Amino acid sequence: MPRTIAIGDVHGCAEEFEELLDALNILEDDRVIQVGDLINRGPDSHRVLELARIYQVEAILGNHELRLLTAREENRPDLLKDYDKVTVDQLTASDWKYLENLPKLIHQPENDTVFVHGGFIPNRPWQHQPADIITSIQVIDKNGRAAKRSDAPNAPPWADTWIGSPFVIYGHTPRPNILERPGSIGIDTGCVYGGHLTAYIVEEKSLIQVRARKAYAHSKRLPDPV
Ligand SMILES: [Mn+2]
Repeated sequence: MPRTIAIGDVHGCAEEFEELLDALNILEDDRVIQVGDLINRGPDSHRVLELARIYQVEAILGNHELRLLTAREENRPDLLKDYDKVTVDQLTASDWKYLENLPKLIHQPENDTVFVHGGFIPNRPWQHQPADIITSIQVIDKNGRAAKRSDAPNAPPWADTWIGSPFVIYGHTPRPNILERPGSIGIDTGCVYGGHLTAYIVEEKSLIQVRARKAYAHSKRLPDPV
């Protein structure tokens, strides 16, 4: 049976990405969906995009890709962070073309599943939530608004109050382990911070993980891995 394979945030970790793609033994009918943030922070964003093309990975828009694309389209270099500039210097015309074609989400009706980078505001229709929200939401603050975890450290993840359907597969919020809820699964296990790169096989509800070679960046929100 063909598989649907979701892959978490890669953030330029090309060696780990290639190891995971090899370990998956991808067959022609399999569908590989990366949940956004292929680029930035890690060592080789260009190689990651090249691997995505070689392995025919369908990716969706992450907040990092959205910022680079916005800065380019609106000619706003002031939007770029230092690590964005490192990435911009690496990107080829093919890389930009790949980024420009990323969808905001992927809906797979046959599995009643949606793939999105950050998540959704619960109790509202998911179909038309804006790109800047669905690529960046982490928690719901005390006023019921989408927020970053760093701005509302004690606020619950949006996934705690998302009951589905659809079932949502997302990345963006790095954690030492996946976060499973009845209506969702978060699969960003912080590879770039020295954690793991995670693949989730939808039909089997199984995981394949690759351990980071090292911590390429530091997170205040994650314990340093052993
Ligand atoms: Mn992100």
